[in-house]
Amino acid sequence: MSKRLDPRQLQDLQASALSAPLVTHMYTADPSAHVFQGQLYVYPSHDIDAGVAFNDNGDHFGMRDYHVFRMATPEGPAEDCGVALDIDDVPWAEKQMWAPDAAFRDGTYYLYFPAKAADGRFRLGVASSPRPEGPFQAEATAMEGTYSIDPAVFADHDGEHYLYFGGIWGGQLQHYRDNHYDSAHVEPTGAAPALGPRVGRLAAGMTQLAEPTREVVILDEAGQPLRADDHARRFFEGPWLHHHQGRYYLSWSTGDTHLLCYGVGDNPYGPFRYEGVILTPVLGWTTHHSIVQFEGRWWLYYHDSILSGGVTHLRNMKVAELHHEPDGRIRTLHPYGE
Ligand code: FUB
Repeated sequence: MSKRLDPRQLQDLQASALSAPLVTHMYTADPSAHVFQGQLYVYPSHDIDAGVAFNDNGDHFGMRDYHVFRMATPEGPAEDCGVALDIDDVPWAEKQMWAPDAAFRDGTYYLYFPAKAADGRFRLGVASSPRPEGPFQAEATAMEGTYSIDPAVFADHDGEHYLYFGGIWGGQLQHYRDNHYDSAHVEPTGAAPALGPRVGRLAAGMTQLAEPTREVVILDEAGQPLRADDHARRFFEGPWLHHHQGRYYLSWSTGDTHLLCYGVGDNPYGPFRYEGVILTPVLGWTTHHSIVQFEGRWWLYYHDSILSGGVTHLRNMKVAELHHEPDGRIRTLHPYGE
């Protein structure tokens, strides 16, 4: 949806909203939150109006740089630390700097990001900095063995880091099977298993994969892979991993049904068994999140399009407290009340 809401509708939504935009001086989306140096750092997309018409490929998401935000407490205020990486400083990237993530290892901070290369295909890049807010220095080439969008890095307790990524439709994951591209491949349909995100362990240097990525399988309650036609649950984009009380939680966006869902597994590779909905639909077509623990409480960083009155590619990041029930299930949040 690209049409603005009328002022009355907007006012009603604002009045019932779970939270207010974290930042209002620019458009931000896809917030990946981490605790570094005892503070919260958020790595969002920087939405702009690139003047490209809306289409199903998401070409209207024409972002060109990243800003990093720092917060002493989860609900802000959020300090804009300035431009952390510009597309002109990434030799291989041509356009569309979509949802990023960040990680820390051995004194260095890493920014992971997708962008389209000159051949029109998304790849993932990595850039590094001695500071969490950057500026980041990009590697000269995209990460070998990566493709599609929405990188998310999970740091496991044993010091290993895992890179998750993937998104269908405009995110191009449907054109890959077993890490090989063929434009003839499309999203599976009907009872066929849905496509899952990809995961691969990162090498110690954090700029390359230590292994070829494998598909993450998401199972239904009967232990069968989610079906491709199960659009209310199947993976679409925006994978995120967190660990809570001995269980690994994979969460993701269902895309055209506009939900954030999650499943639970016993290791970073999965499989993950579907468990429920984290967030019901927000204003705007996309929904994308991260989950982080800060001083013993859990937080969901997400976005909607309320700041632009509903324009899908002009979004604003938000945050709400997330609750794990005593049995480990996540309590569903409703962005504008039930
Ligand atoms: O921000 C561009 C794209 O929109 C992201 O990569 C997706 O996850 C969706 O939020």
